[in-house]
Amino acid sequence: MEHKRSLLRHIDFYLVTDSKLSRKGTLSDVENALAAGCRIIQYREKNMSTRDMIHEAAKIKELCGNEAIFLVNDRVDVALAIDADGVHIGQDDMPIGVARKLLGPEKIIGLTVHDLSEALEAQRNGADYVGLSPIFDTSTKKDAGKGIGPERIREVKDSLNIPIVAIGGINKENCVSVVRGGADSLVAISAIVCSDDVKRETKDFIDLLRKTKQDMGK
Ligand code: 3NM
Repeated sequence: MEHKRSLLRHIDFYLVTDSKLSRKGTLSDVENALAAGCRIIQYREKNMSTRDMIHEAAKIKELCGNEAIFLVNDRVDVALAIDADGVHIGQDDMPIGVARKLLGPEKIIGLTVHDLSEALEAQRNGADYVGLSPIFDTSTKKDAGKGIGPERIREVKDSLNIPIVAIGGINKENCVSVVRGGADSLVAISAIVCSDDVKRETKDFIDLLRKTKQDMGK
């Protein structure tokens, strides 16, 4: 688990699954993203039976092996059932203190935040990273609200010790501005899972992120 925690400091492109939008299916998307070098996967499934989720999550865990962090969105029970590396939770999901109690001190917990005060509270309450959202307008999550813009990332970055993952409306055209804005990592859902070639798209994102970080001296 210590190994997975240390991976968290080096993540760049972060895949969140979406079976509704996916062209090739969740397992295929995960396999291709991993093959391209993605080192963090979040299984996000909003309309599936618990039984089927556990079945699919166990397969994804196996694909991730030792190489990639595997988190489950929202469902602490599913994460516990298959011994995932942790969870990603939102402001309206289980409170982080309760999730920590159930999961124990070793597991990774990420929390979605929308501004600096939520980010500071997340860090205080023991989050291992924050997902800052939405950076741009997105139709993938209907209730995400208006994009805050990449220029709002910096104040959060400058006030936090934990990594910041940016999410919402990110694509290959705007991802450089997100990294330049201060994000350590970023998620793109539709830009990846709606594409014909998930491996190539993921690789393109990783190359862009690494090059931008290198140019910034990171
Ligand atoms: N959460 P895309 S936005 C899962 O704002 C999710 O909390 C968001 O998808 C939030 O990369 C979002 O296709 C979807 O815009 C992001």
